[in-house]
Amino acid sequence: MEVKTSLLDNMIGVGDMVLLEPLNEDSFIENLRKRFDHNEIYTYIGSVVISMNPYRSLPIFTPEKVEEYRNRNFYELSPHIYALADEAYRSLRDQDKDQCILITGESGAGKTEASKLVMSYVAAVCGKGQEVNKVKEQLLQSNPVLEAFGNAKTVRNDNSSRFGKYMDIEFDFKGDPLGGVISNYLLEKSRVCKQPRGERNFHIFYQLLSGASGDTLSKLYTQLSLTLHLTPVLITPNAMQIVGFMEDEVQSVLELVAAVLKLGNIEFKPESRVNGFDESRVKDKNGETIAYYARDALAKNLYSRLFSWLVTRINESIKAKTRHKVMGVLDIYGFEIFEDNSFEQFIINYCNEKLQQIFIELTLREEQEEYVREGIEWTNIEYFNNAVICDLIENNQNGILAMLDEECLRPGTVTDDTFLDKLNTICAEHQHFESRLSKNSKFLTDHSLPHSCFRIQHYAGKVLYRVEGFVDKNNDLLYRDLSQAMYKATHSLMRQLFPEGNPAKVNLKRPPTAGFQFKASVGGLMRNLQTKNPNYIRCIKPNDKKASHIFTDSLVCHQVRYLGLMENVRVRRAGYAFRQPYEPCLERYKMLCRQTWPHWRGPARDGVEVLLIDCSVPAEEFAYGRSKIFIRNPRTLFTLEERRRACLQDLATLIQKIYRGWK
Ligand code: AD9
Ligand code: MG
Repeated sequence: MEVKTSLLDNMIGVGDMVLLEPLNEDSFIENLRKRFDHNEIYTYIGSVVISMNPYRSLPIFTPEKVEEYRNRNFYELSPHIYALADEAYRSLRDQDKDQCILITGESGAGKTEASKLVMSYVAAVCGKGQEVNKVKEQLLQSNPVLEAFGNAKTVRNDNSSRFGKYMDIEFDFKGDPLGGVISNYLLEKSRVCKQPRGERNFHIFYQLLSGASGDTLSKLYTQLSLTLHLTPVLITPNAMQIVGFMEDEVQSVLELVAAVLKLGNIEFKPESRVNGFDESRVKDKNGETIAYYARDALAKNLYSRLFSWLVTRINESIKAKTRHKVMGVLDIYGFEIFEDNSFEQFIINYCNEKLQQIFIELTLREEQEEYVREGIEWTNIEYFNNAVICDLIENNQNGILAMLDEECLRPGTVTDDTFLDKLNTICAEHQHFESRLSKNSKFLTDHSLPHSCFRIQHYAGKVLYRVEGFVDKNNDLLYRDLSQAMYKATHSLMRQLFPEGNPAKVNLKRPPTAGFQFKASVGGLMRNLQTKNPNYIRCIKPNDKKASHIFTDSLVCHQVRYLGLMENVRVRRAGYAFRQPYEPCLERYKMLCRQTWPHWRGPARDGVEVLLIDCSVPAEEFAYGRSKIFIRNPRTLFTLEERRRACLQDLATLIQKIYRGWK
């Protein structure tokens, strides 16, 4: 049988966890390990792809591989991310279904790499031609541009995404790409001013410094009006130009990056006093602190506004005028637990919590509901539903974000501690919330917790958050005189980034808080994803050392647990691995049976029944739903596929013979 045996090969483990015997956590991990050791980094759970980060380049992403997977059915070849990309693309092109590719996993698990592999696969298999190729190149080059400005080295990942990204690739009715639209989610801008130990600032700062000439460097530190001479080391400007930035725009952007750098080097001296007023050089310790605070707020604001402007500008360049179908690719920052977790981790983990929820909702619940809908017997599988944690964070009345907003908007003295007090009184009885209590509350949960902290039991683990900075980061306010000063700049891009600095447009309305905006945009994203056909890639990190060839059981096991992968397999196995509406099923396989070929007169369901009996498929292998046939084991499907291929081969030979006979 031509169907690749790797799905069942004992040496390298099974390619689909649905086929695993016996099924338990140990065998699951063992299977992943066996495959990992044989460079098989992909494994299926039905149509879900598990991807292990190999931490080295494998020769499995070549143009030949693309050809191999092109137009083939999911189960025909050994598991690969290309198979998922192909399935999604064909479903979009041939069945007119909007798709989304949901890539999840913790920091460093390989999400961003996976998203690029999907994009490059789709670019390789869709149409060609000058215009189309230009669009493809622009879409692909938007990646290095955004990575340069939005990624940084962290302890978890040398190229860690510090923003969430969702990209709709837009196609015409033929399946050729027309353009794309990118949405970005809250950049971790605090990194501009402060990086945890062992971490770095955003890549672009280093690119700028290593790409700029020595002469430029010295100027950079001495004057703000910079002229940058860029050497070829700096690849970002090239990518920017391909995406569609004008040369002067590239220059402007880099000048602002340099301005942020420069801001970081401004120091304030305590002795200066001009006309009795504190100026930029301030008088006392107290004023000094405020000056540094203002400086940092400005640097962070400038950088994050520049980043958002970049996204808007890229969209202007790549967005299509019309579109027929879209494929959305979601690549967000992965779940993270650091030694010190602040507002940023809280936001990042909330986002991951929401994605986990959509996974649960769509795969596990959908699966069960489909059985009910189709009238097929179903034994319920228990799984952990993280909806309670999402609610703890986002509930409009007493969710953590709502309480933070309430504190931020309350008149009077508001501090991080008053916020924590509030949390304590309201959340203390929540099973996923722990805090050590402050003086007046009657709740005492965990004495081991440090002061000024709360802990959330996330789906992926417990995270201790320090409240310091929550109020400030959520407020995200910039002193008006700073915006006004920026607006007065001669630098036109700078002016553009601070429209509220225009004295003619004094807007007294308070801008929405960072948490509020994030919640709204994540909510919008979730609604958007639910309208599309989802495809899942679950990324797993094999070790904590960013090293190849090391597979740490305990670490993998932890991820398998919280990703809910065991439940995922159980749901798939308790049920049927494959299902298809009767009509297309009959259409595809009718040639295998004399009674159904070439035409079946009667209901498609009956035709499928006749066909399966004729093909001697054992009765326990399938079930008849209201509109679909359910096949228990993928092996049954392989057999049918194989027979079909043999049949087509015979037919082709026959046609050739007849043709020759005519000649
Ligand atoms: V984070 O949440 O943005 O911090 P990601 O995106 O999950 O994280 P990323 O894709 O950046 O992780 O992968 C981390 C590193 O692992 C990459 O920089 C590569 O060095 C390595 N990696 C990941 N996937 C592959 C792969 N398919 N082949 C080779 C890989 N190396
Ligand atoms: Mg990433």
